[in-house]
Amino acid sequence: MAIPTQDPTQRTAVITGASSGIGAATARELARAGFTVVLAARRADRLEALAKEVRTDGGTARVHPLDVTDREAVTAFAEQVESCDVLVNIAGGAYGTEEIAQADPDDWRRMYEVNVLGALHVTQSLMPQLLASGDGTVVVVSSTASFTCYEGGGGYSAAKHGAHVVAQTLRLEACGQPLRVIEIAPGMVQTEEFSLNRYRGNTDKAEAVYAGVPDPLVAEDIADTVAWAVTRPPHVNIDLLVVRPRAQAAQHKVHRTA
Ligand code: 8X3
Repeated sequence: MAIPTQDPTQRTAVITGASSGIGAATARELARAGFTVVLAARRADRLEALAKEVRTDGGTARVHPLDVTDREAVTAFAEQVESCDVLVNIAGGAYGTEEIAQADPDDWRRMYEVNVLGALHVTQSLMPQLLASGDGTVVVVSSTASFTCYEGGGGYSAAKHGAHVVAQTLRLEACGQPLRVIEIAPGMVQTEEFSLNRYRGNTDKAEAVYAGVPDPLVAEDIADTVAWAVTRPPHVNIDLLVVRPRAQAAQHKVHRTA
């Protein structure tokens, strides 16, 4: 029996958080797979540079500067997106490493806003296009912090637990509709900004996270995983993938050579 597949060259993927790291890598990878990519993030200059790169490689990219925490802006954005077959919710981040006793509630609020409500706003707003696709796919890029807790990571872990709940609940609610819901949960990924944001711009502390770790994951590893998951035949839903570097057996179990 022939397995039905959708031709990526006629499909559109919206990627949030596309200005750097996993988002930018995923946009490149999906463009390479033939998707028209819609790049959404706050920093227009970075999106324009990425779109130019995609077009130079023969791909099709459109740029939409967007703050996913701004509901009105997301609604206006969705009105401009004619079709959406794949939505990849990547916009997110960690802010601060203070323990519960000292944590700033504003950091927690900000993390909840971008990691949870951001995904909610964009997913809700693009739902008509995703369902009209006949084979819509929502990807939530959560984290291994969605399933565990660690000292100083309370706010981030709480927010990523929330992102996990968005994905898992949506899959239940979408059952019977032409919509797949995929969660990708990365562990230690070395990107230009993730740790730097978490440590409020302190480069030494940000780099120390990866010190001596042989081959932490890079953004392209997660992009590759996303591209694989969304290009399975439409009847195959990859519910959840936890992706870590070999050197990280568990959140606290990290092999370091120095
Ligand atoms: C990032 C993974 O280990 O910093 O989402 O919580 S970790």
